[in-house]
Amino acid sequence: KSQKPCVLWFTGLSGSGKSTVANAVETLLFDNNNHSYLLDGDNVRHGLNNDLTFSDDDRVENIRRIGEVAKLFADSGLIVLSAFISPFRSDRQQVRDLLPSGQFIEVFVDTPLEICEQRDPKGLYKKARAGEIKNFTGLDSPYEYPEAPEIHLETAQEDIKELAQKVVSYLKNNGFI
Ligand code: GGZ
Repeated sequence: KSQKPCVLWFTGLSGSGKSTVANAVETLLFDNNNHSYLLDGDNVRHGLNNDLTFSDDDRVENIRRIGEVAKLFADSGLIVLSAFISPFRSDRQQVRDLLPSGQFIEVFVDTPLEICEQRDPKGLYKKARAGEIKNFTGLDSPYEYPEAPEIHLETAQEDIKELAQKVVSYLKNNGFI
């Protein structure tokens, strides 16, 4: 089945739903006979990047390496999904510039901090508020929201299935699948 490689770059706060939406998109792509690969905390932060912390410098390096890996996978013809906070605009721009023109698709998983904190699926916001985790994104570490993302998803407004469908529609409308 023919497809054009690209990198769906999900960005958003901890608990915003990046991984959940990315997983739902993967399922839809699989059902459509497309070949994709999902990079996320589970397979990158725990492996290739297990030497990195959450300091600003290490986040920059985290995203730089993930960008390089995404490029390799895209070179091999895959639709790559990447789900990291990637809080800095300049880092996301660097990945965009690394890839062939048009391949980088920024997907802003736009969930207000208050909602992420209410969801708190791993109890991390609670720990951060208690001072047990330092440099937590949205609290004492910055998140620079995308100013012109290719795809804007509001998880408080639509359910996961609709959001995933929106991403797949973008790929269809732009000739990637
Ligand atoms: C933000 C942190 C932190 C700090 C641990 N700040 O909700 P999660 O658990 O599963 O997603 C968060 C993940 C963020 O890793 P990324 O590689 O995506 O971050 S970045 O792109 O900024 O490098 C959270 C957990 O790791 N986590 N400490 N201080 N999130």
